[in-house]
Amino acid sequence: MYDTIKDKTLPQDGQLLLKKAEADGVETVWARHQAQQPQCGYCEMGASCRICIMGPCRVDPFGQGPQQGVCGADADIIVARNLGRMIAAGAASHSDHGRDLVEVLAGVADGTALGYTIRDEDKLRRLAAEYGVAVDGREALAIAGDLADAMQEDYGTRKKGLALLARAPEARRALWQKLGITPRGIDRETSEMMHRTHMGVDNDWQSILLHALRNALSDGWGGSMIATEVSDILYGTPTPRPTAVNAGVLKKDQVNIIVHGHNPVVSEMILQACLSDEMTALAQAKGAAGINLAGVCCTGNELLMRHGVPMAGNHLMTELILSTGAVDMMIVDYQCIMPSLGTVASCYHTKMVSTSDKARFPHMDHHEFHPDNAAEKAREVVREAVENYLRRGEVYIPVEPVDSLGGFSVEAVVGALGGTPEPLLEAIKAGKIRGAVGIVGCNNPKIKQDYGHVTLTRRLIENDILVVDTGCVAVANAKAGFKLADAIAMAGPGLKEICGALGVPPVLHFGSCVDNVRILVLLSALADALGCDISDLPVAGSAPEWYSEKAAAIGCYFVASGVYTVLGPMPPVTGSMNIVKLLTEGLEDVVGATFAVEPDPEKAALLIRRRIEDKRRALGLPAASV
Ligand code: SF4
Ligand code: MSK
Repeated sequence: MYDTIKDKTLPQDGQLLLKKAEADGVETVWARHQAQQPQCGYCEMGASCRICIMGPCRVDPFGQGPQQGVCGADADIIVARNLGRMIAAGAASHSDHGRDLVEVLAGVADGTALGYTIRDEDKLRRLAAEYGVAVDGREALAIAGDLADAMQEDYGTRKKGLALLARAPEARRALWQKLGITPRGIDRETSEMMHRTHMGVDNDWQSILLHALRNALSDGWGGSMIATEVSDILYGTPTPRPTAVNAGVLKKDQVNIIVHGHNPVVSEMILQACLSDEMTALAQAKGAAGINLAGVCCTGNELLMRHGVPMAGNHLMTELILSTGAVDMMIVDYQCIMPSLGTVASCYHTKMVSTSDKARFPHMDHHEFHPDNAAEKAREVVREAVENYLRRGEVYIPVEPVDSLGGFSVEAVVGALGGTPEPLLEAIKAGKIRGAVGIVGCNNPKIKQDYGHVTLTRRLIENDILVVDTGCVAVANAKAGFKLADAIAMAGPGLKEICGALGVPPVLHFGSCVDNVRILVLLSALADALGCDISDLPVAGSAPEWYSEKAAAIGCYFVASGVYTVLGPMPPVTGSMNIVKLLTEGLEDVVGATFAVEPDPEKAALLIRRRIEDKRRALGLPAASV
């Protein structure tokens, strides 16, 4: 499977630190992936079922074994149920993250979320108006309380549709209504998916999959959108700011603290504690030059977007970064945190701290953060990190950091364009920019780390396609230098001209995984300005190295919103050719977009370029043959 380290990871820091970790006897994700070979073929095809205990069952798509589970479910039903549950888990994860933020907003309003505040009052007022909350002549805290209540209703109360669906183009909303997939409540759609996929409920695979689209939409236009918007209200709407990326952001002479996970509720407080005079003085008293806070995964992206906090790496760097021996503490919240991390850390001096009541891990100390104690808890754990600096042994930081630029919210992009999306549209119409692509998602040891992201991005920008990225892709692309001022040289002539005029790189860091909704908002603005639906735009999405259930939900809400989406790894659906055909062909007639699966990023780039040129042609814009 892997012959050399270069088969496992592309970036230089990944290769050097993996070599170090292996020399130190650390078992990594790649070793465990190797040990799992061969992985279960039935599960890979989605053709196994353990929904009830008459099973577990499996069906054989090649006709050699049983064609039905004990209950009589065939391959179509089993694959659809499995996929539906995968999307439900992803939607639940993002949306529960959003709920935690709404609770902080409510706590700010009633004075119990000590240390948190409203940083973007304009956005608070705009959002409140979208929710029908009175804003005129009212204090921010009163509005915040009512907005938090209204958002809670989007989660659970019986409604016809979620409030933020109004942001989607009218044609798209009408289509969802016609298909019966308008999401009514965030928790409701997830709960209904679990119900439908219980034994003996929904046994029409198409009906299950239609509900899967509704469930995914409840994430994209509901839970994730709330997460992003409330984060902006509480911590500030991102604006472009310089930062740095890779393992080289760790500092030999400073206390290094890494935050890992997704929700900024904890990491924002850790940042405040790290910046305090009290903690800096304490670090200096212990012989360190200061405290260096850096991130991995999406909680890192959240801090990078709003404060320029550097990023030490993405998903597959989370074990490797510990092997530097330079991390005095890693503080985790939830999602994408490998349960192995505590064991890896025990090979070094690193202290591991978990913070969420819903996410505990082996070999980690648990310091539970809540909105009313977060400021105090943050000081407590940062103090421990500083104390731990004294236990540090030999340190190996083998690379220099790469400079980068982050912080492109929709507001920042429109601001850079002079307050209207019109210049971007004009550039697209003129063909200087052929189209735009959102590249999102994770790393997966089935694909050489970052190879899919970086290769696809390079091919798109050199063909005049603007790239926006989020999550782990955003880190890979920053490490590859795509967000430096001179990255413009890597772009095709038209994109080079536009980016040069605007002073932005050809790849824009749009944030964390929940921030994929910023892409939906931007696409809606472009569609509205052109008077068309999202599915008419020369745009696409891609997740070249995805692994998580959340990414499955994101892919589904992209497609259900009209965005053609190319996946790298194959989802577990090949047990049913009916479902493969629906996802890759049939959905075009249903929602105006499909999935494609192409693990080779060179070929994926061609698929995307063809799609963009087809869409240009259909809009009557100059198109090229690819
Ligand atoms: Fe088997 Fe049906 Fe139970 Fe699934 S739900 S485990 S296919 S009996
Ligand atoms: S962190 S969901 S590995 S992008 Fe959002 Fe990265 Fe994927 Fe987690």
